[in-house]
Amino acid sequence: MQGTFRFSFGPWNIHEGADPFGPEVRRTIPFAKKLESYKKMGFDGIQFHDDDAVPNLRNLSPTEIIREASALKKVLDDHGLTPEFVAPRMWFVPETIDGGYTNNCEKCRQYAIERTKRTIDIASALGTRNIVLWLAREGTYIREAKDPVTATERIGEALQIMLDYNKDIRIMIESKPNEPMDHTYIPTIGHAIAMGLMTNAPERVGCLIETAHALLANLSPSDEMGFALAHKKLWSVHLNDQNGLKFDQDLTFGAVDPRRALNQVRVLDKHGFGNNGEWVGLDVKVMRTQKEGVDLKHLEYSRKIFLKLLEISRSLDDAKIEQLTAERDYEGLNYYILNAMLKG
Ligand code: XLS
Ligand code: MG
Repeated sequence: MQGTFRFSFGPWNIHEGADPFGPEVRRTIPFAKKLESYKKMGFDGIQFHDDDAVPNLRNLSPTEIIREASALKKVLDDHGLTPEFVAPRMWFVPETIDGGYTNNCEKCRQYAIERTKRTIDIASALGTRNIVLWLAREGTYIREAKDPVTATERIGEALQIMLDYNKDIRIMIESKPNEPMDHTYIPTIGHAIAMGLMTNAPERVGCLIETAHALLANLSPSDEMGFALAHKKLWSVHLNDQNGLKFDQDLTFGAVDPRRALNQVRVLDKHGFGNNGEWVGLDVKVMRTQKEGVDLKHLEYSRKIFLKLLEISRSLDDAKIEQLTAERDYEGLNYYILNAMLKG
């Protein structure tokens, strides 16, 4: 059953190019200007961190936060943009230096819970029930600093508090094995799906798969997607690419391995991804070398590459694939796919 594909990205994908080794190389594009670029490039959905939606949330009351988010909702409506999810940015502030939900300091854990409740309030005001949890600092630099059983239980308890706080939301855990931590708890999709079993509402706990995060775990992104689809838990994706086991590169989709990208497109399409409203999300960074004026191309090209690969996938002769598979002529199958791609 073919998929239905709508595209989204977060405003952090349009950025000034600073990296750990050098400053910004491009001027900041104001949020209002970023919003104007979405539809022009074929994107109908927008992703948020909580402080993308309400920048000064730290200094606002819960009521003021909801008011600001409600005002943003009107702006999104004017641009014809649908909010896909809201994610708590649980890695920037002093309270989360040692993590959020697994922090060794109880006050900091409470901060993480309260901040997540505000994220949920923002999501409700924007009109999305999707909460993404990238558990950035839920880990430890030395194993003795946190007990892995306690840490896992604390994440489970945090999920339960979220699900109790708002009966409508659903949580999409975005697993990642490392960075900024050298080992992060809940490193793969299997771990993410299992976390739902620690709550009394596992039907409201699913996952978001990022290509690069699967690759950093040395796993096949399309197989991770297949696993989550089989469990009916793949509720979003962050497509990008990654050139080996190193820092998270968030490269343009297909930039390193177009065959691997084809496999992701194919598994999504063959299993009807998007038919229940799921979005094809991107999480891509533009190269620091891009000059102003060509610093949105990574988004435009990632979407175009997805659509080109979708065309190739749908042009493949399934009967031929079945025949080569039945004959166990996998070299023939390999050549057939590669030839279709090289012609593509
Ligand atoms: C970072 C994550 C982040 C989340 C959103 O590696 O991919 O971008 O997707 O907070
Ligand atoms: Mg991501």
